[in-house]
Amino acid sequence: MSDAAVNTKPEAEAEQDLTDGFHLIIDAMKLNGLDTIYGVPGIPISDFGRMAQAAGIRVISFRHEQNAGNAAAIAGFLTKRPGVCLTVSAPGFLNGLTALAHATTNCFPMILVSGSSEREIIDLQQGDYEEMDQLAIAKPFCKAAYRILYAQDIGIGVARAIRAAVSGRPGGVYLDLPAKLFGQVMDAEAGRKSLVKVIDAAPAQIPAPEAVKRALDVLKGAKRPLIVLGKGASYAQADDAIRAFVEKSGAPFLPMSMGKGLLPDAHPQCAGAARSTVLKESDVVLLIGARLNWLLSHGKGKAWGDAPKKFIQIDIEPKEMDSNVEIVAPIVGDIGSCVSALLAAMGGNWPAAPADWTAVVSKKRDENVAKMAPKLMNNNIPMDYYGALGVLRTIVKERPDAILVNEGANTLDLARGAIDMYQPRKRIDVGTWGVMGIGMGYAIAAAIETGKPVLAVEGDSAFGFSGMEIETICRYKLPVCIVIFNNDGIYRGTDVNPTGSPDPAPMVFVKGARYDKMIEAFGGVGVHVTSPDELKRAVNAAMDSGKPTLINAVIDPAAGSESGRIGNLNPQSKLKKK
Ligand code: ADP
Ligand code: TZD
Ligand code: MG
Repeated sequence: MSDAAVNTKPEAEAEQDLTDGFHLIIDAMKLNGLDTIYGVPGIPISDFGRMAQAAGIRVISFRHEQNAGNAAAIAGFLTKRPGVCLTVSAPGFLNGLTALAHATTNCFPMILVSGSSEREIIDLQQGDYEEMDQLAIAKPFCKAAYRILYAQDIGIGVARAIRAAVSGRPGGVYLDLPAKLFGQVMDAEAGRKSLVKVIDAAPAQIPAPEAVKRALDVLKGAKRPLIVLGKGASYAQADDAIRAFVEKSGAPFLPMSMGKGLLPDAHPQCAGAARSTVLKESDVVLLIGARLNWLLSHGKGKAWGDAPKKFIQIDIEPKEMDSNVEIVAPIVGDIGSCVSALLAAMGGNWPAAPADWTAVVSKKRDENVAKMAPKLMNNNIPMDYYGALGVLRTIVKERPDAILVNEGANTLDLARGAIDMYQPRKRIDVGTWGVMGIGMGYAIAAAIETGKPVLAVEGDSAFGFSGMEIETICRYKLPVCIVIFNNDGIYRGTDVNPTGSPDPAPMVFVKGARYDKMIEAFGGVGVHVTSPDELKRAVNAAMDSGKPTLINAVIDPAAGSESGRIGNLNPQSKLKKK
């Protein structure tokens, strides 16, 4: 602009310092410590992404929104701050929606921020570019959904989104930002004043003293107590209190998949390897941040045996109580406060857990561990799951601060059992839905949020759902080592099409596929391995180098079983097979 042009402006306007929607959203995020965005750019959010990066926000640009959304979801789990996913309108938004629903289902705080069209066009259905009534569509999939129409509301809108995501039971929040909002201009000082720094976003929720006493009375009366540690306990970051409580109680504990490592799996009280015994035979079960959903057989039926059982449950969500079976001692509050209150009320002379019970559990555990040990040491070629997992088990033991991402069916279920975890929040996996596709999004966010090396153990099918993000991993030079358990298919690679047509069976993939070649296209390291020994060398080299690496580990196509450990959930035809 020439001096002359400036000089012709009215004095007041020339001096007015202005801001706009772009800057206010960025400032609101930074003010609240939201320092990373996972997303895919395009109309109307391309410039927003550029400006966010220029303003010091870390912007991780993905190849598909679902993976960016999964990254945001797990970032929320790992940090207790909402992970932010940024998408374009309609199709981009819908691609991110699966991850938003996943975050909500798993109780992970995340905010899906999506650009959208203007209300006046959407509401008259006039056919805008990527038009969709996103706010209405998002609502059933999240805890809360908000739209911001005016620049002066950005501060409040972002604050509401943060609070909704992390307070109470955490979950997904949708934030709708119509294109015009970004360019709306307002006075900079008024803009600054409109921003809100969220104070105490997830307030402590202190349990009632009677609830604590009631629970301890039940626990004290137990002959065969069991503590179940779920991913809510991991999320709570009350690691020391949980450990102290479990140890003081002396009770066996059973970690759920993402509860592993809160106390080490090698801990003398860990009943992970005696799961069926403790479920069946316990008489009092204390759930800490674990729901009695399908993963715990709804707290009843064959898996829980015939012996009468009393359930104590700690959860921040009051409606979770009695959702499947009666909870005789509900403790509603945040896990940190609840566990600390239990510890305090236990006093100095809490009785040891009954020795006959702990002996039964230890014996069973040791037997099962001993049974598994030789399997994990086998050197078969082609490898079976155990031979490959034995190697990874040792590597994780030697590198306990690495983050393990895990998805697949057999690759998931067998790895969960075989690989011991030693630290909290180091195992992240398919979660409550058993969903495929979290792998690369989780791996990327785990590397970005923690700065630790990541080992992603992936079924070949599971990997396919997010595999294109290996380009993202290479682009951002992340220390991620992906091991693909390549058994040529879903569960097994041996199915054949019974009709004799050249179409392959629905469960199998290209035989002998070389996934390792894919990452080489992006400058990463690809390795093809067929033996446990080769696998060990390749993973160790990758973890030492920190270079993006993809290891194609050939697994016997006949080694897996239908649906891994949950084949019983498949409906069966009663008709005779023709
Ligand atoms: P898992 O799959 O490991 O069994 P779930 O996802 O079923 O675990 O259960 C997690 C539970 O933890 C949810 O019911 C959720 O409300 C609860 N939760 C999450 N964070 C907290 C917290 N900070 N305090 C109390 N409960 C929490
Ligand atoms: N689609 C989505 C989104 N989630 C799913 N869970 C499935 C489909 C169904 N499914 C499973 O439950 S496991 C699985 C699918 C497709 C893949 C299993 O094959 P894999 O693992 O290669 O990943 P294994 O080692 O061969 O069993
Ligand atoms: Mg497979």
